[in-house]
Amino acid sequence: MTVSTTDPLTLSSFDGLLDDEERMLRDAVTDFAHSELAPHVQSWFDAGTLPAKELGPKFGELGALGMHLEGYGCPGASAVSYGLACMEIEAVDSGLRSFVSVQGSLAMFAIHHWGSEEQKEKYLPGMAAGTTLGCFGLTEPDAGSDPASMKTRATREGDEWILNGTKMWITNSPVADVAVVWARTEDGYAGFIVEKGTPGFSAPEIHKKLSLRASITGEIVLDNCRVPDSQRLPKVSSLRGPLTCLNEARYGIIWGALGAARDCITTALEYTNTRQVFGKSLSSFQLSQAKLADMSVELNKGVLLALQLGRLKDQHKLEPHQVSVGKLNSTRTAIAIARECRTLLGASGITLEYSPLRHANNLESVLTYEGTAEMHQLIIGKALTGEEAFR
Ligand code: TGC
Ligand code: FAD
Repeated sequence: MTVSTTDPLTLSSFDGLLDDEERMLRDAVTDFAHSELAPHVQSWFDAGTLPAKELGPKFGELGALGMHLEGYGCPGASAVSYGLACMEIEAVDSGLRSFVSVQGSLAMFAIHHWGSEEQKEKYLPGMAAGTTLGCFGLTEPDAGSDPASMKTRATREGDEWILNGTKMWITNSPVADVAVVWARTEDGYAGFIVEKGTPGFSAPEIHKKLSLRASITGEIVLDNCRVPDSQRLPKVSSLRGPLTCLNEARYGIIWGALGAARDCITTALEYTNTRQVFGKSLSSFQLSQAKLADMSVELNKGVLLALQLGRLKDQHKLEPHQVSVGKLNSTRTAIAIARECRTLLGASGITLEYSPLRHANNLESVLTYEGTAEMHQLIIGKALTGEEAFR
């Protein structure tokens, strides 16, 4: 029997590994992505912007913000459900998954995990609803892969802290109502919730990006910015604070990047089925089929790994180095698939009309942020050998 499909995940009967609730939630996100995101993504990418303030409440209503967090207006979904949502959102565009990751896995998670009861009650319900936007400032112009070398300083003066420094490449900083900012202190590192409008805080936008164009990126400039001690996240005073948050966002990327890859393969299948070359369909040539088969095998392997990691996370057994295994695999696999799919589309593949090159360009950022591929190799290398090779 010959069966043709444009969903490469049927090769591993992936859907059969999910339960009814996971499938239902995934399908709701797919519907939302098709109706609210996909029709606009080309124009957002083309214009190099995103209507973040309008999208926030829509994502909030969907339950996508802080989806896997409990209480304070958060949906409390499973890690696998959250992963599936990331996959469907990033199948439209990595910039949109970034929006969800930064809000839920970074800014909200930081407050949820390391914040006081008062901070959680004050900020999380609005953030879950998407009416309060957050960002997460760790990276600096001279401290990306090595956040321990950050220069941003927090100096205590009575009941206040004075913040000085610059954060760079911060998703959503120009539109955020609250920024979770990490700084060095006399005793280690600390996280602060800084509200927009606080004197000494500004967040200029970074323009002319060639990647993640449907996402707003900026700096955070702290110039003698004073915040009360009640804005400090009280439960952590080491780099463990921000790095714990990164595990959450990296986990979402494991699934998300594969969503982008799946969309590329689907697009390539549809295109090669109809494109005629040398008198027959492009999909009928052995070289096309070899590419489509190899890419689909890699995608299925990646998704099965993502599911295993998700099941471990739901059992509270997922280790940070295992998150690195998934992040490294998904991002490398996805970018290779996106580039290969582009070749199958020929010249049409270089336009915005088709998704593979847009995804490939986005995946350059996804490969770099949340720990570069090299950082994840080093984290896995340390887990295997017991030897640290970062420095
Ligand atoms: P190291 O000495 O190993 O650790 C310092 C403290 O942190 C703890 N720790 C972790 N805790 C939880 N999860 C992890 N993954 C952790 N890794 C380390 C560690 O136990 C220790 O705790 P304590 O209490 O004893 O102090 O730190 P190191 O300076 O040697 O750095 C290790 C390294 C290189 C792996 C780390 O710095 C790293 O991961 N670098 C990459 C930086 C990065 O990923 N930045 C991402 C910025 S955010 C972003 O990109 C958002 S993109 C937007 C979007 O997602 O869409
Ligand atoms: P560098 O650390 O300078 O690395 C440059 C190269 O050197 C890389 O290939 C790296 O792998 C390699 N390298 C570094 N150290 C080693 C080593 N020890 N051994 C071998 N190779 C090494 N950050 C935030 O805090 N919040 C955000 O919201 C955020 N959003 C982002 C959005 C976008 C679109 C992008 C592109 C980035 C974002 N980032 C954000 C920043 C991101 O996390 C950093 O870019 C990333 O951590 C890498 O840091 P870097 O760019 O300074 O590169």
